[in-house]
Amino acid sequence: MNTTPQIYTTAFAEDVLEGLTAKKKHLSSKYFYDDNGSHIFQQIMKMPEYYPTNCEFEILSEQSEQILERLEFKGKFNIVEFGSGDGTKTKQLLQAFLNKNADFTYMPIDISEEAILILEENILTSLPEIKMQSKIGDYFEVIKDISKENTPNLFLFLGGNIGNYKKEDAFDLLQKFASGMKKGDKLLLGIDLQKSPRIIQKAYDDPHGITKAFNINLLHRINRELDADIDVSQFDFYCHYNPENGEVNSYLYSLAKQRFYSRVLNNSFTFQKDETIWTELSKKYSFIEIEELAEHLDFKVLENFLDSKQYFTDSLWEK
Ligand code: AVI
Repeated sequence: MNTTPQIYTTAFAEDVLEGLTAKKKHLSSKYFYDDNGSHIFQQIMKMPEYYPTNCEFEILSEQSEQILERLEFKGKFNIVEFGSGDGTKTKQLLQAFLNKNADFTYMPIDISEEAILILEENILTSLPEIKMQSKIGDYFEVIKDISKENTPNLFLFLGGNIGNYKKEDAFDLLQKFASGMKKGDKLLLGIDLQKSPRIIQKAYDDPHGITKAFNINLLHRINRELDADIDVSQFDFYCHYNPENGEVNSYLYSLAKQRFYSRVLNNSFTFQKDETIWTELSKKYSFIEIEELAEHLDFKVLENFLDSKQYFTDSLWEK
């Protein structure tokens, strides 16, 4: 028996080993977004069933002026964004703020230099007059620096990404954001709301199979990056919305009793027929839960900016 401790070089390798040897198997949805996964996510956002993107686009296209007024910033301020994606939605807000001659500097933060370069190209092509200071690095390191300045800040965390965090993780993440905020700073948080269970179920269990491909891509990623031999045709996708707690939980499950081997992990993994791998939480919030979360974090909810169907909110909080 080889007793030499294995040192896996990536967090992905470590997390896959931990997740697939756990009693209840799990993989984190944060690993969905390799190049292929990011491309599939773009397709998800274009599906008519996946309403959050259009709802938030509508809010930012139509209500950014009201958002600006509600900030009540006098003079210069910064707009600090976490996880901007390609900036399509944020551009609506930035454009409206520029139209109103607001004096701000846009500071998107991303760990990936490539993501920042794509974003800069996208933003600067449409809004050449914008003051933009991109920050490449860890969110919390960057926030620490920003919080040392006296300029007021509007933090953006859009897209409903908070829904992908478990309750305690969402709390921890927002607390870290809060630790970099001064009194009077604002946070605009995109949150998907509880609504008809059928509408939510269809957005995730889509008839085109795109969300299935998004999940199955995780198995392709394991094959590619961890030199594994998973027969991906022997897995299917299942998701379920529970209207009692607002949670969509997503799973891959094995269609047969099977085993695969990863050379990088030097490990075999066995699956019973119908055994599940939990892959994602997409939590939908009620207004009461939003109020409670803000209150626990010592924020005040200034206003919920809603789309016309009232499916999604960009919730404006003050520190
Ligand atoms: C990125 N995030 C907010 C998406 C969501 O709605 O939870 C990811 C997603 N998963 C399946 N469809 C979209």
